[in-house]
Amino acid sequence: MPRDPLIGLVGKPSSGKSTTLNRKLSVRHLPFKEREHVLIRPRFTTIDPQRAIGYLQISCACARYDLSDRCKPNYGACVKGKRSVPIELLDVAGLVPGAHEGKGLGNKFLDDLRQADALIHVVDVSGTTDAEGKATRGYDPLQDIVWLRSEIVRWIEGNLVEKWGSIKRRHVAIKANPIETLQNQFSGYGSTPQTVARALDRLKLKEPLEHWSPETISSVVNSFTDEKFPTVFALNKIDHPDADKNISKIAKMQDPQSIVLCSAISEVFLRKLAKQGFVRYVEGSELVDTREDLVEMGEADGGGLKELDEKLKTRIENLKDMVLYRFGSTGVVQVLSRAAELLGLVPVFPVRNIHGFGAGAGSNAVFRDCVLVQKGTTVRDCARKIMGDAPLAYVEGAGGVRVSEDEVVEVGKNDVS
Ligand SMILES: Nc1nc2c(ncn2[C@@H]2O[C@H](COP(=O)(O)OP(=O)(O)OP(=O)(O)O)[C@@H](O)[C@H]2O)c(=O)[nH]1
Ligand SMILES: [Mg+2]
Repeated sequence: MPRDPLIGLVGKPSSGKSTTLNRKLSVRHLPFKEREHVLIRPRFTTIDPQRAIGYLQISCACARYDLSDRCKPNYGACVKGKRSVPIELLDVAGLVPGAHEGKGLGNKFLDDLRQADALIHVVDVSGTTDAEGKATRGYDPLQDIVWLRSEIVRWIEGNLVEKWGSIKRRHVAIKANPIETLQNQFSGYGSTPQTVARALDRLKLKEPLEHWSPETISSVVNSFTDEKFPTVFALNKIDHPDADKNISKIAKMQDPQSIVLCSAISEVFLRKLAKQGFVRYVEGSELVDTREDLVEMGEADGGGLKELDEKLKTRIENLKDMVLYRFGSTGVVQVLSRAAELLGLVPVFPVRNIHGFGAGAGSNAVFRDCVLVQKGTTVRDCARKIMGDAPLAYVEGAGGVRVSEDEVVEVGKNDVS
């Protein structure tokens, strides 16, 4: 049965992982209804303080059927067809250079890592913290991108090379294929035979495994790391004046698709102000309105917002200038969307009744549930995930058409059933 996707946040100390996660969203702080959602699933035997729920913004199926006013998600929210779907995040703390040799919380970090399907590397792009997270000025954050990746590669490569002699002998003796042999070694990192197959496909190796050189082994490990840990770089602290030059440097070295600029602290600040009734803020956007703004726009009561003092006013103005107007948003919502894109997550909408999309039992609400599955998941696997071991008679998609269980789910094709 497919597991729920899990995204790990990695990065050196003080890069802003916890701020990005907005720790207030950890299980302990969730409203009771949501807490239950997390806790009833059996693998949560204890509450893990490192786990948090993030909300992924997607286009909801309700928009396609013009049913937005009746869309009532059980979890998350849906505003005019824009839906926030809960997704699990893992705060992987304690990574420092040398972790693969057990420095810092090395082994603990690496153990956490295996559970993740994709990584968000939170980089302090202001250069005001060194490789260990201590305060400094002018540190080059490109170094963090390089060493963090190298820690992961060296950890996996070290474990493999140590046993290579006996791995090779067994491989030859039982006439195994390379996928089987490597999967045996990589299953501990949460790998599947498909992950290994994709990693090998990319390399198009000609020599049999028993003749691989150390360089070949190294490229296999690198390719495997790319497949197992697709990574988004969240270049954080863009509100800091030193960030600009570092951003351009990193942008030249990395695939632009893998980079998102963000200011986690600005997002936390805006959400707090919105909650306290000082501003109206649309998460993930550049739209922040104060009482004054709304009065100006013709809302006589200023949207019921509170008055701001001069200090808060100045802070909001600065934030708009330094972050929102320059970069279009705080970037935090986009970080998660990009990670979901990398993973190819497909939102699936299970409904009781395919003709009205309802939940059954006299309810008027539609599309109450939405689950995120990884690309390549079949209709059968989806059904198992949603219904457990309950016998499956058949699956119907939109329009009441029967859907083959072997079909792979895709957005807009068979994602409502
Ligand atoms: N200027 C600025 N500071 C930030 C931003 N995000 C986080 N910080 C600050 O950076 C410091 C570290 O942030 P944390 O979120 O605790 O960092 P962390 O990565 O969780 O650190 P560890 O838990 O030690 O690994 C705090 O003082 C934050 O206020 C940001 O976007 N801009
Ligand atoms: Mg932290």
